[in-house]
Amino acid sequence: MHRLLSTAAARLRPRTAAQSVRTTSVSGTQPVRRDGRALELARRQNSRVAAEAFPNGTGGSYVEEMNLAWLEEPGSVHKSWDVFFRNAKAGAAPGPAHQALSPLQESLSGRATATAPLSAAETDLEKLVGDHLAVHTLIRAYQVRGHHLAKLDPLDISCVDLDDAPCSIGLNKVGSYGLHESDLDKVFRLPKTTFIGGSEDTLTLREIVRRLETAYCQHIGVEFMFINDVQQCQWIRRRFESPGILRFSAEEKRTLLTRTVQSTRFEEFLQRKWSSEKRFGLEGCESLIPALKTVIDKSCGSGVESVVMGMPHRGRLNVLANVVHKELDQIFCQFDPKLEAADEGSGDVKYHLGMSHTRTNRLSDKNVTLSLVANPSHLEAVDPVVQGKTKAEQFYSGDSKGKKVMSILIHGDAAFAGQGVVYETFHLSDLPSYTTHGTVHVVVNNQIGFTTDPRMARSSAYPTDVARVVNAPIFHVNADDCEAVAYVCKVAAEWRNTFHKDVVVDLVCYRRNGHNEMDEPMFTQPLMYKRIKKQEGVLKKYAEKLIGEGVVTMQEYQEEVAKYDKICEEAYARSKDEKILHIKDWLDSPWPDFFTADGRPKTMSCPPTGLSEDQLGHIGKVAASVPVDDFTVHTGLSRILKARADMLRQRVCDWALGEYMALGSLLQQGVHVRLSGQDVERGTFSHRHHVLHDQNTDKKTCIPMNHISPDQASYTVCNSSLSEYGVLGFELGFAMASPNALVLWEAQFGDFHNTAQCIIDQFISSGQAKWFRQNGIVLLLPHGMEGMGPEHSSARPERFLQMCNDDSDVFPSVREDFAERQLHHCNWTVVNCSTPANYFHVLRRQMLLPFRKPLIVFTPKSLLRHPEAKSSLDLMLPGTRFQRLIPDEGPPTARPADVKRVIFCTGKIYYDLDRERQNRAMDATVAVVRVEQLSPFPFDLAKVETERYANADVVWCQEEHKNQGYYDYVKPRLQTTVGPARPVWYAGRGPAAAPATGNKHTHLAELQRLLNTAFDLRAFAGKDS
Ligand SMILES: Cc1ncc(C[n+]2csc(CCOP(=O)(O)OP(=O)(O)O)c2C)c(N)n1
Ligand SMILES: [Mg+2]
Repeated sequence: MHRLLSTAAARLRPRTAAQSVRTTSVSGTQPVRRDGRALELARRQNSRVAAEAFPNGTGGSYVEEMNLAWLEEPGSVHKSWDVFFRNAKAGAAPGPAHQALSPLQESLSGRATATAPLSAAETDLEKLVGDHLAVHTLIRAYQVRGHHLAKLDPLDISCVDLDDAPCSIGLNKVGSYGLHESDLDKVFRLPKTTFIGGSEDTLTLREIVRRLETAYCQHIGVEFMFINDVQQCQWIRRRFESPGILRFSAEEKRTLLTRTVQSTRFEEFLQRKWSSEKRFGLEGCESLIPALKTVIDKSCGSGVESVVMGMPHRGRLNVLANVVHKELDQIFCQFDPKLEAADEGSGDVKYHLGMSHTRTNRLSDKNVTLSLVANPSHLEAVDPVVQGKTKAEQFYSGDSKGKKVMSILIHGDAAFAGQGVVYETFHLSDLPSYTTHGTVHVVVNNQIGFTTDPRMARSSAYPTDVARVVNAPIFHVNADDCEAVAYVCKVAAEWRNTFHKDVVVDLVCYRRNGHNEMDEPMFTQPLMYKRIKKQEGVLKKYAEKLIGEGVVTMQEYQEEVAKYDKICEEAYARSKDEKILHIKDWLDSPWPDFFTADGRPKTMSCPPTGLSEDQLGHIGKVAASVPVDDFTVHTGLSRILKARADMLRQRVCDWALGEYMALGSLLQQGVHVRLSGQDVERGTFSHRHHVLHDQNTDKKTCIPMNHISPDQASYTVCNSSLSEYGVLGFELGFAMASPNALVLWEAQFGDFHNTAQCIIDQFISSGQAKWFRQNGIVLLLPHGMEGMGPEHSSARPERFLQMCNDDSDVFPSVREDFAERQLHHCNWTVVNCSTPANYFHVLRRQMLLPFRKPLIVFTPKSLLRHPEAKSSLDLMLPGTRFQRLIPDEGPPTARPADVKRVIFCTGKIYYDLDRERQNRAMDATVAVVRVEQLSPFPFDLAKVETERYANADVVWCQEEHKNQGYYDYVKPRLQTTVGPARPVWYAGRGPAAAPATGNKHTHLAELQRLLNTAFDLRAFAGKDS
């Protein structure tokens, strides 16, 4: 044993540099006796220790040897090691395990008693161990905190608020680790957790510090030591610590220079031509363009064929021009105020538009499609949309590992730290049905958000700290160092394409102008901007460097600049010939073949949505079965499946079965269906059960919907994270990628959709008008006043209806294909179906229409099990279709002239009205008409009903409060339908601040009151409507 220890001691004893030169090859490779079995045992016994940071950071091999010795003979190692290993074996984490011995313990330990003083050799050994531990701790300190000292800020005014984190690294700080200046020239063996040695495994302390400073404290600051995976940490250490990593070939340097020329001169050109136009220029972060191009080049080299990007305003035009390669004249004509818009829709400002372009990547010589997703001003809202689109592209191209399609997200520093959707999006990054297998995030960290300093904008040191939650490495880099930027971008792309996990590049830069080109930044950041005024541009600095190195001549550089300027001038001249602006030239997701060449629907009619009895029966059978062998379902579920089979025998279906038949039949027709949202697999109300769980085997599941027919499209049903903003954005992006998929997002209760309001307002309701791209996403929003309190009652129909663009005051001209034309002109469809059959039809219609519009469905809760709310299969057979309005089919139709009141309503209240009418025996005097499609409003059908009951009062009845629900939307449209002479009355709850009472008794009393009004034929006598 002592032989083993002394071998270790010999290997670790500090030598002078001279000795080192003489003996490196011998002592550096001296074999240490390793008993494989004992080592394995030690590893197993101390597996926690082996995986923990303390030994990793302090010389794993040395610790192993100590451990071996200790296992053989605990008394053979120093007491401090004895304590450490005993603590570790007892389960302590390395920190606590490594207790310093108190002088008292020391004196009590066997080897330090007065009767047995330490020998000189033992003291030597102790110092030796201590010094190595100190060096290893120092190395680890650089790895953990080197970025604190890195020179990240081009302005040198300190970008990071690290006041709370004093940093003891640097040559003059070795004392903090118990080392002395005299140790600086001693040679130390390097632990396996560093690569600073390159091919050497020993270095002097001075050289160790120098190399660590080079790796961690120059223009790159690497934050990665929080990553749990040791291999990943090693991967990063190798890439940043290995000597000479920042060497670039002359060719690479010239490419970098060219890209910096393009980036810089583009902004300068815009500034010259349109000095008073807002463009949110990139000045101060010109290296964003070479950065993105490096990520794309490197990724294409690894097999990526499509890159989906999302970014805010800053530098967007530059990215469009120089990364996505949008024709420059198309960009320039966006600045011309005289050009008229050619397409339908209101359009958007130039720095929000999207674009998709396929080109040959110069490095890989393969085609790559680059798309920049259109986005609203709402910062970061596009993040989940980009991820959803990326996921869809991966799905359609069978790219299950993300090797062909990837996403890049660009962020501003203030928005990245401030917007919660960033966090929500990060949390989708590793979920099976939402992962895009790694995103490269690039932060344009100009150290300001509009007029606000980072000190006031976030509580974390860096704007990127949010990425730590998913163990994403963060590469901070001084954006004025082109080569450092290119290097971290290369590593970021390599990381993404190796581990398929997120990674962040933090471009620490500055903003040369105000927030936009019109703003005066000196009002609020005078000192920063005095400094910025003195700051030389990155292009000039890099050109001078390369000229100094002899990589380019001054003349070559000037020619490069002149060449790009000429390209801009020529494009500018061409842009003057443009007479008209086409938004459709700015599509981020082209849908080839879905429309005619000029972007119109190929037809204006919709095929019938009914199905044959056989088809309904077959899908129903699947819905009622467990289509795999050897699978045990819960007995309660067996009952549900049996009930489905019973319904089929009776030729009826409930809500869940109607949904099954709609989705199943679309799958049979080759339409991919994706249903996502919180707990959608079972269904919040335990009615759906699209995923069956074996009761005996963990994770054994079955999705019967994928067993309908062998050539069907695949069905994805996925419980999402507890997010609305992030997940709805994701599904919207998924739906954007292709018109041939039915993408449904279900809110747990409709009430919760408002945390995703930005996606609804900025994308779903207005997306087509702004960016031309249609979208067929379906929102399922459980809604209904059922005494469940203010937050489980209302999906806020009033808000969706308020955003509908059909004109309340104009009765439309009704001609052929009216229903489809009306749908085509609207911004979205809003329905509240009262029967499973109608729900079935509206879902099928959504995919059979020759165009795509978002569909908002207020879905029921109690109706899911209501005995009356079942549909006969007859209503789903060929020839049947979605009923926009369901007329009263009972006694009123026989003698319409006798009808005193026609009540228009929607959704669940129909069943309350029907019951009340029966109770009051008013079947012949009151007609109840259901408006199933609220928007676009079925003017034509409503007119038929109001004319049929010409002697009746026209009443709108709803269970929601008067200032909520449908009333404000429906009333003017009904009024337009009946004309000014005939009043439209209201029966419903009064106005209220909260959507529903929390008191069950009050709820029922309110319901009865509104029913009383609805059936009191004198209720409106003598009143003004
Ligand atoms: C959600 C949202 N809130 C507020 C704004 C208004 N706004 C526009 S730019 C900006 C500052 C953004 O700062 P940063 O993210 O650092 O980007 P930078 O402009 O510095 O590139 C703000 C607050 C917005 N566009 N979106
Ligand atoms: Mg900023």
